[in-house]
Amino acid sequence: MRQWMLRITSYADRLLEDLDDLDWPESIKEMQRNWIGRSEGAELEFCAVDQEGHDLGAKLTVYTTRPDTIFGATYLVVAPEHVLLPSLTSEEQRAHVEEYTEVAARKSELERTELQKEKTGVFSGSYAKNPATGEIIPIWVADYVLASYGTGAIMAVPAHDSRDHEFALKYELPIIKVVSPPNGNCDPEEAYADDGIMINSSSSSSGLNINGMLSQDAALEVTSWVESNGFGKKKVNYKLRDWLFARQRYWGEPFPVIYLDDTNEMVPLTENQLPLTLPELDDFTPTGTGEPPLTKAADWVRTTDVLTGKPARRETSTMPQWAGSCWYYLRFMDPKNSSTLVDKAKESYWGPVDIYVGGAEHSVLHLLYARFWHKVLYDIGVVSTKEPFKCLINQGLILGEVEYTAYRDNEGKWVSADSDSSLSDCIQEKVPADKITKVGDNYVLKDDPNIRLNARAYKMSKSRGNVINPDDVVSEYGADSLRLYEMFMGPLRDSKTWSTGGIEGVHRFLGRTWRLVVGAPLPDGSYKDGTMVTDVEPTFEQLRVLHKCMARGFRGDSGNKV
Ligand code: ANZ
Repeated sequence: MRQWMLRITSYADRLLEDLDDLDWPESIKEMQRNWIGRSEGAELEFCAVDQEGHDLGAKLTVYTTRPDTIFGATYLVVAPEHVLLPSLTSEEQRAHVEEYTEVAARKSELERTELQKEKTGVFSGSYAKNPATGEIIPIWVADYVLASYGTGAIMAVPAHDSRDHEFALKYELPIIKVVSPPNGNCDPEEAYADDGIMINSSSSSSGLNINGMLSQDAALEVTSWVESNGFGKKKVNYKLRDWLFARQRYWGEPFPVIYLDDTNEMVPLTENQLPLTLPELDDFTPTGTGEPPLTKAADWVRTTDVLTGKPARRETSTMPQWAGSCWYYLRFMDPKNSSTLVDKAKESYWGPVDIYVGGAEHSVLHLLYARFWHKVLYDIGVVSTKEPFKCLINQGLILGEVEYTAYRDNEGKWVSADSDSSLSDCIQEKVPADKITKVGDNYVLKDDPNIRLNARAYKMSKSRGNVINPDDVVSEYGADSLRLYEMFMGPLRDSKTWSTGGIEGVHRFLGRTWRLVVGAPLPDGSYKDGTMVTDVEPTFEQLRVLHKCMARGFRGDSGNKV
């Protein structure tokens, strides 16, 4: 299937570097760093040879973050999907290898890595020459090496990598220590994965000697040695993958491109043909053929290229839901503009978003995708800032009303929550708040202050039945009471418990403020001085007063435009 990919990997370094200047929670920045997963290392070439060391003409390139450990590389491993595997497989081993790769193909990446209890693999029947030692080492296939990362092949250093260590023990492959811990202590049963001082790392056949060097210096030394000998180079890898950006469903922005019938050439729509909107469809269920539902809109799909008049067809995949969330904030700055994405002057006045409030569930996808689009828009001159969201705040969770639990023994007598007897044998009973009073830090029964209760607020959920619907609150107390109560609840980032009692207090406070400023209503419902409550648009003068009041409220703040 032809798919659209967005090349977010080209922005990996900038997405990483620019995190430093953002006023975002450190935990979210760290999640983005891990997601991007920059790793610095080297690609090294190993020549495939037969058992006697005769060159087979094939070169296997591995990716390693530890070129310093090259003298400890006692075997190579390729991923089951590696393109060279069939040609590296010997006739004796072919049946084994094919059976193994078939089983591996049915496993997910997670099953092959995190979930897999025991490493498995099969010898390919071929060997490679370790360029540093000149030794002939076997090439294995194992599914703990992923085809999608690095080069899909590794040099295994069992003394210093725990995965390789486990594998080497299982299949009795040699383990050679080449890094000695700086303090000399290490667990002989485990791989020593940290840096240290190089040992067992010299060879007269290759002329390389890194003994006594610190790991990091040795890594540089080995990298420049392979570079100058033409069998390797420095390499940066990322965990981040390019972004699969097409969906085979109806709801989504259509791609503004067409394909010419005669050459299949893809042509973007001209700007005056934008925006391209979805055709009306009565039936947007899947086609059953794997083709997107938009193929059903035959009249929409058939089109002509306006520049050449040639017959053409539209793209029928649509964009994923992330597309819109990558730039909607720009439209808030200029929502009625029908000629450009956002007016430059408005964007440079309002942008970037001063405070973005959202949950931590958006830490990597939305917040990384939107940063990526923003950088692309910055590069083509649409926006004036490198980053879309200056400050990010993860709001605290609003928990349900506190619930009070009391305990009874099997005779029905109350048991205090701090009693020595085991509460797990007791029957729990939810007690309404009006039957409870607070003594010191504890909640007790009004009728029997010796009986303590447990008080706890739970996350709102349908199953617990403690969800507060803001619409109900607004219809009972009014939107002003709800808003003001939320403002009084406490710091934005903290978790807080909902209390309907609290909103009643705020409601009374607002009523009192109204009576103080406007006065109580007269018997006919009107107010003295001709004050009237009406539901009409404010006048310009009234808006001025309102905005001055708000500006006063924010002055002395951090200068954020809210
Ligand atoms: C030799 C070595 C010696 C390694 C040592 C580690 C420790 P990150 O940091 O995640 O980039 N590796 C490379 N490609 C792989 C693949 N496709 N599937 C599974 N593992 C792969 O990790 C890079 C390290 O992970 C590489 O460095 C390689 O093992 C392994 F003491 O090479 B190393």
